[in-house]
Amino acid sequence: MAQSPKITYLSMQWKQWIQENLARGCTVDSMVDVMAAQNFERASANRFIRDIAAGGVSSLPVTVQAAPAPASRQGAAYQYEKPLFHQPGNVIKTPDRDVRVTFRMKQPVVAVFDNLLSPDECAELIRLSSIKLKRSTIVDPKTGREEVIDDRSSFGTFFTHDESDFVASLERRISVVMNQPIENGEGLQILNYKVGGEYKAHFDYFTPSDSGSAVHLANGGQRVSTLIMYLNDVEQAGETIFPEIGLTVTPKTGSAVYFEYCNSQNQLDPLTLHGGAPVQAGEKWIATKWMRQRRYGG
Ligand code: PD2
Ligand code: ZN
Repeated sequence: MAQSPKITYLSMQWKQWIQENLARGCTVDSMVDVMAAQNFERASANRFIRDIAAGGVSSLPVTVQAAPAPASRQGAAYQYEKPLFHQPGNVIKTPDRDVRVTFRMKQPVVAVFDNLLSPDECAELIRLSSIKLKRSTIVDPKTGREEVIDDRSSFGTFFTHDESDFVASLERRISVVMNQPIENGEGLQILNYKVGGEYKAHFDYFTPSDSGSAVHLANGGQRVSTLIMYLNDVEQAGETIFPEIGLTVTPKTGSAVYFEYCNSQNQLDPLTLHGGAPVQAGEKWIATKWMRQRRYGG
């Protein structure tokens, strides 16, 4: 298989990861190892880390120790409060469907749901999206602009809340499951990955120290939670992976994975690092809902 190109771009999530690990006293070498394993060119990774260490976090120790703490574990500072998703029991009753809870975890807050969407609803979302797919983007941490990058090799589109009665009914259901008002949600995003398509490990929240985040935080505040809904059974791979906690969620038509990462003090949970593994056979369709702290208007 052709090797994917080395990463030369520092996403906001990686910038935050570097800052957090510098703050924990991790060595540059241990961090370069982790970044190289995630397809960074070693020299670039080294330079990114040293630049960040010399800049915003210059007062923090950058030590070269014999036995560094593993750079992959962070999270000590995040305070777990009462989760946004705290509905008890095995079933969540929504206005039009009973959604089953098949997995729950407290730190980080993660849940997996079954029967969230019917097979017909999944097929309809795929049909409606197919005609308007565009190459997916990420938010450039410096400019705040949407940019196409290799880390996110999928195609996507959005639906507004009230685009149709069909979408509006899904919005009501999702709002009950996520326990947040519809108006706090960004438009439903549909993504399609072909063979080899992936979404490298990232955080869904905006890193406040990134200059490009301000424009996004001004509209609705921080993202607080994510619901990734699987619209098809992927033939091979394409799982959603949480590398910090060793969790792998396999796509299954109508099921979903939920996680939350922003508490009332605006702290952000780094254990929610997650990515979409490359699809090895078939294709993968998902719908993602991101909730904000307040009403989101655009
Ligand atoms: O496709 C996925 O599994 C995936 C992985 C990570 C989707 C997202 N993040 C996302 O939409 O934020
Ligand atoms: Zn994500």
